[in-house]
Amino acid sequence: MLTANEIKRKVGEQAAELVQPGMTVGIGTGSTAYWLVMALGEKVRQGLDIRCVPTSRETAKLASEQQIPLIALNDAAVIDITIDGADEIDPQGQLIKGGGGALLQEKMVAAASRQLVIIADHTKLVKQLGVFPLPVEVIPFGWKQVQRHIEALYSIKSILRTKDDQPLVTDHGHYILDCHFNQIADAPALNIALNTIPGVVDNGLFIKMATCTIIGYPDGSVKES
Ligand code: ABF
Repeated sequence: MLTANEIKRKVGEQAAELVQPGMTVGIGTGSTAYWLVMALGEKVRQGLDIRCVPTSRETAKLASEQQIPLIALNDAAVIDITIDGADEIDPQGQLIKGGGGALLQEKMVAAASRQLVIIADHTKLVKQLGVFPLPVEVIPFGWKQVQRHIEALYSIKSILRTKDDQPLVTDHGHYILDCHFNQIADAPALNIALNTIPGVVDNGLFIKMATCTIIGYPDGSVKES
């Protein structure tokens, strides 16, 4: 039986095989995408000609260490493929992402990509989104009003994400509210509704964005769909 890390490595390396010479590639954030970056680094050192758009400072640092050529999203005319992790994946391929605090860049890179490939271990598969707290990225100005608005509107708990007892600050200087919906019956509607609240920058619902998923299992099997 494979460990969780072995599963993540397997799906990261399998996804790296999708990357062709000359491609512009969006590279994700998190412990599964870590293995994608390691595999792409190996290929780059063997001569694979690609350019990558990182979805976070953390990923940019890791990719640089692997000598992977990076370009900014603004300089990428089109992104051929983005490969990224997820926190929850439902049967329709709707996602919750943002557990790593990079949902804004992840969503923008995904939106600029011809295809979004999601790599994950089987524990991310859910029947309905919502058990994983939905990250909502907000600007610091008036975040408490936004928190109260969301809690009142949906009768849920919304927790400011902290790091070392301070508000976690994202790469773009925002805060994150982790919203405990428990079950999200209409993810497309919630995605739109949250983003109309003044002060909300974006949220971790990825609707109709994933073009395929690569899911690894403890028995070593991998399911692409
Ligand atoms: C990232 O991948 C985030 O959106 C998400 O939180 C994370 C999943 O992390 P891991 O692959 O470490 O489980 O893209």
